[in-house]
Amino acid sequence: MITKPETKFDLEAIRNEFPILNQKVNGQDLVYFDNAATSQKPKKVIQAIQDYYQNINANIHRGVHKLSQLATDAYEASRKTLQEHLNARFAHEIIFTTGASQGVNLVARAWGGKFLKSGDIILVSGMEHHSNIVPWQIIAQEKGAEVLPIPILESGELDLEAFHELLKKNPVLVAVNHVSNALGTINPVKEIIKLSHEKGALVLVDGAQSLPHMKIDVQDLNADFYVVSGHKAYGPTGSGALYGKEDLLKEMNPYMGGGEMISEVKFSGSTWADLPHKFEAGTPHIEGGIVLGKAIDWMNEIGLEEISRHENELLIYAQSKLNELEGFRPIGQAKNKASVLSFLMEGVHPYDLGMILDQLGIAVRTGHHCAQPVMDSYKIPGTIRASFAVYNTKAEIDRFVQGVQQACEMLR
Ligand code: 7TS
Repeated sequence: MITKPETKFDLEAIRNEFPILNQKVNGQDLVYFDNAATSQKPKKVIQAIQDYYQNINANIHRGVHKLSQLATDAYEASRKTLQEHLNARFAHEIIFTTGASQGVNLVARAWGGKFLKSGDIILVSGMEHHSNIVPWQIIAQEKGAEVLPIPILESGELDLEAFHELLKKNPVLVAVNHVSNALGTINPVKEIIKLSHEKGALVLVDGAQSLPHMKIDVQDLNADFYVVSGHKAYGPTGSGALYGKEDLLKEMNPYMGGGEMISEVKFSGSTWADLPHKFEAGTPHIEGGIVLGKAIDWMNEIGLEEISRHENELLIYAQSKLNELEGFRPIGQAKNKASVLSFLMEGVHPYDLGMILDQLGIAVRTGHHCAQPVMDSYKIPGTIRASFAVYNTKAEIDRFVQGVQQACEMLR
């Protein structure tokens, strides 16, 4: 019998892949806990960016020359990597984007622009990043459609009873994140999709925060659209992808006009290229697209189960340590959570705490995290957010908790 070789989770080896972590910030060893904003990049990714510009840089899909072919092959190979990683049926269901924001805007404009009608209802979860709210508001305003929020509970979970009620209004589309950037909640998207489909609504899932933390299977979820961001998953900034079901993408309008997205251009009227090119006008972020595939390979070499097991350990450890501090108030305590820890310390402004942590070399984010409706639900202006990645350690959490305590003593 052939058994799969045991891969050992080697945290030290993983950390060694991230040169940026070996630096001092304000005279202290850097602790980087702002991974939900963007993750750091492993050497494999940094090297792949250099390799691209050093060896194969050329424009894609147009040149007959060798470099153009090499660049095109690498770009298309990365699309295939994304297809396999997300388990899409076809590679042409993967559209390269600049990130999650562009993915949502593309669907809002190209699907909504064609199909939304006056009076239509779009349901948007109350824990969305602004990127999955505002594009819907813009297109809804244009079309006379309405955007309604799905409320959230004090626990930081979606109010599924309220969702059932809202579904009775027969929405045409439901927009929900897989993982909340502000609360860390992992939403039951498979169930949400099933219920929405029963009512005839399409579902767009924002996977900006899920790609780095969990295995995603768009066919199993039966998502109609799924957007991801490369830079939160160890890839380059300005890289990302939209998955869409073939039949939906085929019937949508183009998003941007320009080179590469056409079949034929005449002043009497132009026709569009086949998928995926219909949605990829102009010279794309070639290196970003190629290297996003390398980042995914890198995650898969470690294994997403191992990544999420380690991050979950960090989350539980951090929570229990912070719990020992006076005045600690966690924001968002869903049963199913990814490695995002949002909290407040009584009597201390999040911004002041963030500034002091920075002086101690510890990077966190403070504020509303581009999720103002979440903050409104809790009637707070913002939180302190520590978000963990695969390279973070319990020793870093100890320093962080000590820093929070020190800062509170100074500020109270
Ligand atoms: N959706 C979610 C859930 C996000 O967390 C973010 C970015 C986006 C969409 C937008 O992604 P982009 O790649 O287009 O920028 N979130 C954050 C954050 O939490 N802190 O900084 C950016």
